[in-house]
Amino acid sequence: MAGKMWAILQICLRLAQPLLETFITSPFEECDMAKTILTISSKNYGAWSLRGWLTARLAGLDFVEKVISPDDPTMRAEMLLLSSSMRVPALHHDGVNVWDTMAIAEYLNEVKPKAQLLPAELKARAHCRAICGEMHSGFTSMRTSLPMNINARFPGFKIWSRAQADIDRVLEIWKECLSLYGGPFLFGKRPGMADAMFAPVVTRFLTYDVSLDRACTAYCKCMMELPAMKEWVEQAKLEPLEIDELDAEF
Ligand SMILES: N[C@@H](CCC(=O)N[C@@H](CS)C(=O)NCC(=O)O)C(=O)O
Repeated sequence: MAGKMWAILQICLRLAQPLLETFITSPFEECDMAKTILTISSKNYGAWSLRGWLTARLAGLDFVEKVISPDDPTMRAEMLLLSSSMRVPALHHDGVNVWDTMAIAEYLNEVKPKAQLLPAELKARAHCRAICGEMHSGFTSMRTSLPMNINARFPGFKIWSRAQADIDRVLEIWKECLSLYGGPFLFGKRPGMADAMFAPVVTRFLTYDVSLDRACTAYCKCMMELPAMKEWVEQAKLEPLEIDELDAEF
């Protein structure tokens, strides 16, 4: 009798499965085609997340953010659905999945051309792509020895010579842009892709008390006053201090 009941129950469950799946969804299955979702990690430590998030904000994208811990094993399988690299940021928009900060920024530039994430003029646009590429693929010493940590302050922080060389190159890039395009942002009056790429460097310079000249101080101030940056910083402050030590950008 019990065996029969069990068989009936199993058949009922199998028949009801499609219906149950409609209601019982994992957080990532909520990403239906219509919703725009940006998956990010920590707001205090997630430098790549900040770049992707700020670019999406500057593009005027209407999105829901999903904050995950990439180290959580239960999240990793789900992450694969959105980002083949298993890394964040990852954007789900209009049925398209795109990951990697640069790819997201280029995608947003295509779908939101009015936001002018890249400069209108060809030469300036090439310059913008060059410095974004330099940020995306380089500055390893600065990124590893001065990891983003928005909530921390290290007055008089001792900077290693290789990290200082990276910092000097960043400052050279900024000064050239500010003088060529007139500021207050890297490519002129409005913030764009390059500013988003360098945003975690701005917060690092504050965290690690990096000395800057007037032009770069003014640029950092301008960046930190962007409403989107203020919002990110406020949310970073609400995060629990879970990670004592970081030796790599994540
Ligand atoms: N080049 C990638 C880097 C992304 C990246 O390293 N993301 C970190 C978090 S901010 C990550 O997902 N780490 C998790 C892991 O490597 O498993 C990009 O531009 O988006």
